[in-house]
Amino acid sequence: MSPADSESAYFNNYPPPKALPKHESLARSFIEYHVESNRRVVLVTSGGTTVPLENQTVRFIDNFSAGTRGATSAEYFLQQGYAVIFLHRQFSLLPYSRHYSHSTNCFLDFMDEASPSDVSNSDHGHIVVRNEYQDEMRDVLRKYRYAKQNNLLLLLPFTTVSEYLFELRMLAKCMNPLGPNALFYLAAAVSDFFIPRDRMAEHKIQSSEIPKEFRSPEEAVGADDIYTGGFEQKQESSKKLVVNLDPVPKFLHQLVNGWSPEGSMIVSFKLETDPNLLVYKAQTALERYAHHLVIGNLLSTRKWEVVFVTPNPPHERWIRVPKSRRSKSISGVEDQVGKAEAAKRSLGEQTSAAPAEEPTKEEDTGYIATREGTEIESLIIPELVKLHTGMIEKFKR
Ligand code: 9Z3
Repeated sequence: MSPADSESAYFNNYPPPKALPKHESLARSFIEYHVESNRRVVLVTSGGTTVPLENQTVRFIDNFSAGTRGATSAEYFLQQGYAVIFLHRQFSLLPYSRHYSHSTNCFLDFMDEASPSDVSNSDHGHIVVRNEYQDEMRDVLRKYRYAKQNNLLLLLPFTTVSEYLFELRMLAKCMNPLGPNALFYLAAAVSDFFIPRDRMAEHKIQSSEIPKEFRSPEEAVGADDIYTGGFEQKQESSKKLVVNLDPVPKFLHQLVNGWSPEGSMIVSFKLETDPNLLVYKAQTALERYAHHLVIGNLLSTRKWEVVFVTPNPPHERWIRVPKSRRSKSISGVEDQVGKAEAAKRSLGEQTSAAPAEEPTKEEDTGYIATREGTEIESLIIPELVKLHTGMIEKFKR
């Protein structure tokens, strides 16, 4: 099947998300506004995607991504003067509010009751931000309000992998008037596998046998057959569920050759867990999808190091947070830092990239320090903006 055929096969076979027309009209006016002022606009995708097991979804497959990379990057893009379309998994982290949300940074821990000036009215005292967080919260609040008041941030949610694909295609097409001022930053962790519509159960999958007379007429096939006939009879009352997933069609090529504006820059992320595979897989993705930059990261070290893989020299470039500035991470494994680069070198391949050196003096680097350490996105985004500027200049020539 040609890429165009597989595109129409997919998009004609699935219902578009209900919110798509509304998102499209919001996106069009947002983009028009920024085209007029010749501002650069980045589409940041963020968070995981769900893969429903039932049409009326009770159960779904999900992945680990909380959307930290996307939400953090969006803030640094705004800092660099970009307007941001933030296409995110619903309820994942959002730019600015991420500092005070979810269980690790519960907003209530930042608050206190002011000491009452009027003791007789102590039940109606003010709620205040605790002293130690005043400066940081003021800074975050100002940036957030600035982005909102200047129409610089458009938040668009999705949930399933299918919704994500519809939204991505719609937004890429809407971004056409931006030309080279458009940047795509695909950080969402998109599922590689899904259940096609014709094999999806309409109703909640039953764990025990349902007599025929109670089965819904909407089920074209008997509930037993839905997943490859993979319900193995175990006992009278319970069954094993075998889920048979198909690969999600890869539209990353169409993004370059079809949907996105001419001259725009496309950056995608590649996630691996095996250090031996990371650079190889990032290079393969770069060639396969003809993106301008693939940023490789390992699950265990993603907050401290990434690799820029580009079609032009230096082809492979590591960006690392200096040791003394690394944030603590429960899931991260610090002694894995450098492993993927070392694995690549031990293959004896030619690489023009010099071994990444750690800057020692923080004042030389311009790193942004937060309560939790330096965020690697504060190093990624300025480097990316330089590459985007280079592309824009080249396009104009
Ligand atoms: C990434 O690699 C992101 O950096 C993370 C961020 C998902 C690791 P967190 O949300 O994690 O900050 O915790 N995103 C892209 C992953 C992905 O699915 N890439 C596709 C692939 O690897 C290509 S588009 O095949």
